Amino acid sequence: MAPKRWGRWVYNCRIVRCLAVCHTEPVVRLLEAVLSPSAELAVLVESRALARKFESSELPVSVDEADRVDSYVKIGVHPMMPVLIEDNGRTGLRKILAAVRSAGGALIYVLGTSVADVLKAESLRADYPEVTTITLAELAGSSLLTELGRSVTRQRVQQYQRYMDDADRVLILTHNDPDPDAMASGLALRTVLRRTRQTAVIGCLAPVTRPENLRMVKLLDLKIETIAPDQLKHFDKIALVDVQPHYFQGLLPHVDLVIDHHPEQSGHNAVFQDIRPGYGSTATILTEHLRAVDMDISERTATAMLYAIKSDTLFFNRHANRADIEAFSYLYPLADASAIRKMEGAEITAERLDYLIKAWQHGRMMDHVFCSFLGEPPREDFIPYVADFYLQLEEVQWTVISGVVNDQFVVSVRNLGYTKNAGDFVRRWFNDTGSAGGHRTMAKAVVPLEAFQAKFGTCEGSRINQRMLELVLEFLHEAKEK
Ligand SMILES: [Mn+2]
Repeated sequence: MAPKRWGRWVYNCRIVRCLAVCHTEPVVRLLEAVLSPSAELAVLVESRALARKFESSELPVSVDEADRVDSYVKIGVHPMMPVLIEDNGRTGLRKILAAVRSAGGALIYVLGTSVADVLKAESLRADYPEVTTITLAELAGSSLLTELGRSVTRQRVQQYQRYMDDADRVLILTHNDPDPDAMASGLALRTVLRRTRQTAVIGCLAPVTRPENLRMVKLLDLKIETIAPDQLKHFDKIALVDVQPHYFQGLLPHVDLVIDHHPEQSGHNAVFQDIRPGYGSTATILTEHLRAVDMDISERTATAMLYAIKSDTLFFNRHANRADIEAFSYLYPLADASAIRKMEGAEITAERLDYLIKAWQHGRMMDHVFCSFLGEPPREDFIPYVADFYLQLEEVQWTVISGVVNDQFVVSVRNLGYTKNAGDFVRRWFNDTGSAGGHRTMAKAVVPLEAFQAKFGTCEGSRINQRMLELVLEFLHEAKEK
């Protein structure tokens, strides 16, 4: 199934002429369907009866002996013309190969239909090293699997579309301080549900604060409403994107749909869910949903989704899989690249530079771990920003950046991914006193300052940082001993 909008994205390839030597009708039909109109296909068959089947089509089918040089000379085979030979296991393949080669053919493909054919063709390699073998399974395999996967997704999506259809007002709820993935997934889900701003509100309990995310809101004219907990009951259906029910600690009256890529947390009773922890972004999952039900994606939504995949995977530097790359290449021609450039430019601000300098002046580096305490920054986002930044430094394999925001001790942890798990580190030390979680390469913990002091007996900045460094080194040392 070729998506219609790939038109803008088709490579400007030259039309090649190629020849197929075939023995059965389905193989001719398959090659015709696959190759035209990108390639100009001619077919050589040995049986008149087979040729007659194509009398009414425009496909040039000639009848001749496949093992004679003359047959190929007549057609004008030359070294740059691909020649595909169907191996039906009966006719003398070697003789055919020899004839094609003598006529000047050099780009020769043997198309096998069974495993036995492949083995035989492989054994030809000694005499015919220029021959490439392909099987029908290889030709059809990956697209067939993609198609099957898509129909499973289609079933799922159609089910939740029907379920959400009769609601007057839908809330698409994200985590606090929504990031690009949360907002883009909100837009995408609204498209899947065929709803507007009025009938599906994208909301959160605490609004966007990070400068680059605010810039995204402004550039794409997004409307993300801040919802008070007592408003939740006014929505007929609630869908969560990029977050799971446990995050809201019992605040939600009901959850109808969850779409997320974070590690699955059990113990909720959402009606529908699609949680895929292996995916780099929730926008990737929603790209598959949109494709499965063949929805048009507006430029604004595609731009938001593409930016979401880029930013959640740090442009494929972190936790990305094939599906993310596939979604990226699908969305790319639909999105506005210049808008994305503007959003990315918003990362560096003067106030962030202040905290980078502060982190460097007060930080400690030991055993490839950079550890710094930022004091009391005005917003939480300075902490992960500094953590991401210093991971770029040569020598640095882990960053552990902490600070105090609204009487909460907040720590962001990053690593390069090939040592121990960052999520395990924060859970190891902070699960008992606050919230702690994350992936292998990035994690976060938030602990009431009092609880932190009670547990670690310290409150002064340089002592806090010293303590954090001890905790991470102890953790990494444990890992080595195992
Ligand atoms: Mn995400």
